[in-house]
Amino acid sequence: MSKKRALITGINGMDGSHLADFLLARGDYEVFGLERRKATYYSPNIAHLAGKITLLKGDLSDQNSLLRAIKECEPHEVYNLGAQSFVGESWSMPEQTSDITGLGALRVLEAIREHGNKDIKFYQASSSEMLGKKGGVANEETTFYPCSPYGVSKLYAHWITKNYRESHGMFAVSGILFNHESERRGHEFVTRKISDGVAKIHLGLADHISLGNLDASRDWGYAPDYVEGMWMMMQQEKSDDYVLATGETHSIRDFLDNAFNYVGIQDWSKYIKTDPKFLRPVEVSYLLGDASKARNILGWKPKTPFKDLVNIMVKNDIKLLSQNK
Ligand code: NAP
Ligand code: F7E
Repeated sequence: MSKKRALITGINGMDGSHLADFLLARGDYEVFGLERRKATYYSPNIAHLAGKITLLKGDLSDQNSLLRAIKECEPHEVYNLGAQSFVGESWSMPEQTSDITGLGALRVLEAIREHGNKDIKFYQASSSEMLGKKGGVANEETTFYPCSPYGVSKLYAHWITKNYRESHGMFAVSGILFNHESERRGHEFVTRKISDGVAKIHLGLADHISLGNLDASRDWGYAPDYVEGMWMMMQQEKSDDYVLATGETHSIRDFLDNAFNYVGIQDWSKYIKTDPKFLRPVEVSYLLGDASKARNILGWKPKTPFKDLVNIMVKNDIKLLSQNK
């Protein structure tokens, strides 16, 4: 039987690499990844996939490069995971964030439409940051209130995805994913900053971690569980919107407790410095998701508890740093 072809934008990001692993492990997919040009050749998250996936050059700001990638790959499924995904940076680069994170989704949709194959399925990586200030438990029906240029850009991408579903009859899914992390997380995000910092303190390579607001709470899951949910959304008869979340929320302090406890430190206060440069102009203080729809329709549920997620990340950073020491 011939394999399905999946095209993933953001292949060398955290989710892109986990999704590629997941699809290849299934055995019935050929995986293509869209990668933009960069000065350094090495992409650590996909180094283990060399020879197993096909990389195509393209940029979410360049319409023709996306059309060429679609033509070359002739995909059955397109996962648009590429974005300027760091909320903090979106205030210093609001225009670039809107262009890549917002209009990038439109360009991928347009490339699919222009190519003319109506059977191509599209996944948009939407975000709980679209909910922003709402507070409380949120599901697919909750009113959006984004409060960063990133959140506003994601909301545009979410609505244009729904609009292409309704105006052009495209199979276009929007996965509203709450925070998910892994050992491949970028180092500027708070969870990786903490796991890396705790590993350094444990190995005697650092004496503190500088952070911003320790009181914010997030619904944190494990990225490999979430990429399975993305795939499940794409296997449905009809495209729709789905929330993926654990249904638990934890503060940055809880994350610190668990991470330091892993290396045997109970009182971590002397290792944390707060630095105003990590505070945001507007903070999303609390996020908690209700993934009942995904559980009931897709049969999806998260498999990795919060404590295991923290331990996986700290353990991995201790291993990485010990190798490089
Ligand atoms: P990530 O690790 O930051 O990956 C983002 C990817 O986008 C990278 O591969 C990056 O490539 C690529 N990219 C950036 N600008 C591009 C451009 N102009 N053209 C082509 N590719 C570009 O993000 P992630 O955590 O895996 O998240 C995946 C997606 O889900 C993102 O859209 C994110 O906004 C969204 N999301 C994430 C979460 C979460 O908690 N992780 C939750 C909800 C939604 P470079 O390596 O070249 O920069
Ligand atoms: O911040 C606080 C910060 O940058 C989490 C992205 O994947 O998830 C992610 O966005 C919280 C915030 O992730 C530091 O103020 C404190 O309250 O790890 P983060 P995020 O902003 O939640 C959503 C769902 C996405 O869609 C995004 O793409 O942690 N915080 N001190 C800090 N955050 C950072 N980065 N650095 C600090 O020093």
